[in-house]
Amino acid sequence: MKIENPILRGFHPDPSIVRVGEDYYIATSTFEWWPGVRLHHSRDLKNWELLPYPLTRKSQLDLTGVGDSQGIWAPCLTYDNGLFYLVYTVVSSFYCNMQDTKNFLVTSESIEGPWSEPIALNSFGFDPSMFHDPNGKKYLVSMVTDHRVPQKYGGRLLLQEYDPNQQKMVGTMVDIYQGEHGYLEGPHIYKRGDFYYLFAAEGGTGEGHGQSILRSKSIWGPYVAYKKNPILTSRDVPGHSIQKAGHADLVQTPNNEWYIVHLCGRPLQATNPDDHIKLPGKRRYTLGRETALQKVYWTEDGWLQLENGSNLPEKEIVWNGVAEHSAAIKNSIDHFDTTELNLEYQSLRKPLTDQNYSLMERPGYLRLFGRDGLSSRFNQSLIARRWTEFEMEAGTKIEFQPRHFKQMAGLICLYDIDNFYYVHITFDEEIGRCLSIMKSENRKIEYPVEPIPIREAEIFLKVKVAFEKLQFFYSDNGERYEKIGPELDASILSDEACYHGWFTGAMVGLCCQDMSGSGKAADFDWFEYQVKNRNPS
Ligand code: 6LW
Repeated sequence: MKIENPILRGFHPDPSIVRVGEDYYIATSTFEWWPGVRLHHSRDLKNWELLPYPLTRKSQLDLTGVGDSQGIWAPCLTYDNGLFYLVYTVVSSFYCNMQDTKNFLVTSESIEGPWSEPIALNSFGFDPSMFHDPNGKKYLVSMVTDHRVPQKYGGRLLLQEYDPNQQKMVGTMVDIYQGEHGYLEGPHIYKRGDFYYLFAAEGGTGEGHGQSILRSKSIWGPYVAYKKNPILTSRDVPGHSIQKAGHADLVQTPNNEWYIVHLCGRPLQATNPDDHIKLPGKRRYTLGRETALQKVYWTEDGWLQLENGSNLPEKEIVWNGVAEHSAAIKNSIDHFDTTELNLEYQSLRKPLTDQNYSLMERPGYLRLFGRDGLSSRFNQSLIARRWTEFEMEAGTKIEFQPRHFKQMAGLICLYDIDNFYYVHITFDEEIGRCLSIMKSENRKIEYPVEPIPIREAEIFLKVKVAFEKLQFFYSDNGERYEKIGPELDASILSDEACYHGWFTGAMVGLCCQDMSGSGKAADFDWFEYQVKNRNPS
């Protein structure tokens, strides 16, 4: 059976994997998107199904006000003695001098929850990982940020024991790695034979990313690095279709094979301009950072290597198991005839309440009540799902009767609150009800088309994306679609292009704003997402 990479497509970074019996689970970061932490399940490592999110209660997580690409970073999912352990960071200040990176633990007997209230662990840095030592002890390893100027350490990894009875960190904190020769992140510890192995990402999360392995006979170190590090990287082969390889986690199958899941990205040809203030000239990745799988083996001298003998990730791997079901292209049309929103959707920073939406008021429709504007970090009525391929379409049928220019509703492609394309219905004093497109590129706002008057109550909106190209369409009958506005540059919705955050990925969704405060509602009959071409890596 062949497994094509990435296995989790579109915005799914920082994967952590665990096996319980025959079942595999992966946790990935969700940043400012609500609910917190994506979980996927598989029995064959190829077909992955989205599970209910673990952080769904406001008492567990409140991201109101957090910046773009902050919020949940790098979850680590483990299992011990009948209990799932999920540790993660909630980032509330970053891209500044002093970072606030609070590490928490939630537990559950079932992967589907209910998950506990969070236990605060520490706040030294991000990327916490829980290790359950076969000797019965539990440890937390995480990286440490340093706000001092100049920094004294390029990066440290800190280890401390966790006491599950007292539900707190106990004992001495030890720097088990001091980053004089590099910066390590995303650490995990495993025990095999006489050694404790330390897994860690190096070189940052961009195209310089890589994965290192170190080992020590004591959990407290000193850890010795493998001379063939990095064991995984694409940094020397820019033409390879799987870039940014790093931030890996290890899993053993019941028949003693070993795999890693890791972060990766598929580049567009489009690059940032040379005068880009953050990453001049860098390639753009609209699909964000994704999750891939590689087969690995233990060498005779007890180190880990990719099965292909190199450190370059494979686009496709062969698994000796049987596929559970065929990997279908995940196209979907949602008629909003359920009582709860589909799991694929996420909202920004907080759960949507009945102040934001209803699936009941008009059965078969999603009613979104206009709340904050698109720049708000507080109360947006917006749901969105990930772009998973370079070639895709999304559309909706909408009814909306705005009476004021401050009332808007429509279809949005967005990276974050500063970067989006928004085709929407609004009201203009001279034209009346009309269609418009709003573009925000790093907060520079433009309207790439003159408002188009509309008469029909129901309007069909569509977006087609093909690599760098993004085109909106509209129709008044759902059959004949007309282009609206020029061909737009999809590549601005990418990690590299966005100034203030660069860890998520492009999303497409529905939203409604009413900045007059009257909560004007829009009704959406359906939302469709279609992959047009599943591009081989
Ligand atoms: C993640 C860390 C990283 O926590 O990016 O650059 C952070 N490295 O490992 C967000 O994905």
